[in-house]
Amino acid sequence: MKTQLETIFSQFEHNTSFVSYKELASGHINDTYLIETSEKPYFVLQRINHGVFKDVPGLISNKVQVSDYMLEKKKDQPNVDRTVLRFAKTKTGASYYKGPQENFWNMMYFIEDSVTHETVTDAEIAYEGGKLFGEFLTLTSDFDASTLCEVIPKFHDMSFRFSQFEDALKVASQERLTQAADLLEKVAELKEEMHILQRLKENGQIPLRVTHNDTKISNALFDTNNKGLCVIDTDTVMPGIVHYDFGDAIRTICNTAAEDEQDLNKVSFNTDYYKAYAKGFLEKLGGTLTPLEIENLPLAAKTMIFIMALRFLTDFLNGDIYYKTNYANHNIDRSRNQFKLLASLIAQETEL
Ligand code: GN1
Ligand code: MG
Repeated sequence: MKTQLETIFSQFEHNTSFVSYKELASGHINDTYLIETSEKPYFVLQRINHGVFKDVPGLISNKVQVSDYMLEKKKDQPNVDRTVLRFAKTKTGASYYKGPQENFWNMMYFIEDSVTHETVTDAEIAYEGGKLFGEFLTLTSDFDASTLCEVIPKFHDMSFRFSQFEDALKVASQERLTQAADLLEKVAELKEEMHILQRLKENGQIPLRVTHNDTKISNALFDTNNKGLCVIDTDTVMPGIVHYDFGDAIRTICNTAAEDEQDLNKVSFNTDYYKAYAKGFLEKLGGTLTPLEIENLPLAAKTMIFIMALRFLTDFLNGDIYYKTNYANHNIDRSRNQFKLLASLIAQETEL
């Protein structure tokens, strides 16, 4: 791996040399490496999964455009290099390098002295996360979305996710269907309600805007004092509704355990973190949201937890072909975890 990464690193423009690498393994789709160099800055080199993302040049163009747009808006602020992702160019001036086996690589400047959280243990972090993702949406609110490609069409479209689920039911082994029987019942129970946001979007009652679409809390960098620093992993930036970003962040911030924790006694929904996140988010964005958008934020939390539960379950039924897994039941464990989180939310729904 070292020589391969070294060769790819040498395709990009930089004034330093490769010393060593570390895999950053928290994502479920791409392969990501920290490149340690003889002279700083360090870099983050990433192979984009072209099985999942059908138009990788389009994806890279999206994220570079959005970063450039935010850099321009924040150019007079101190620290701008630490608060917006910056992409390196190849020696031929491109934003990605296409290596052997159709592999696409892109590279970012590493942001020093930053931390990420897989789970949140403090309302202050939830609040900071809310401000950070809220600010991201404010900065991109006047970006011309027609220049963005839809990296994964219908990414958060509930009907599309249901049709994938129904296809998976047809090909699943009897063993996996039996294992998942209790979850299949839960899917059926929630089906109606889980389409409400989509209908509001389709009727034009909720406006489209540029959204991040993968706002799990591990996609937020914090400084060493846990102040929000920078939104990362902008692979799925494309038009969406505010509820996608609010709900997916809540899904991970309010879970008292990691999304794949197997001990479900540890999984519950923390309403204090919900309130702290919503406060930060609305401080940055509140003035621009319609009453209908605000009214539906609690439903966004439910819907995004559900859609992830459904997608993990679908991948389990398909025999684990989409998400990276570390062991045989990883996907169904993730799905059970999300259903437990959803049940805990529902039990406290009036609090939200
Ligand atoms: C995937 O690879 P990663 O961690 O950035 C997935 C998200 C899910 C997430 C669940 C392109 O994101 O939609 O919310 O796993 N990304 C894609 O942890 O499917
Ligand atoms: Mg992602």
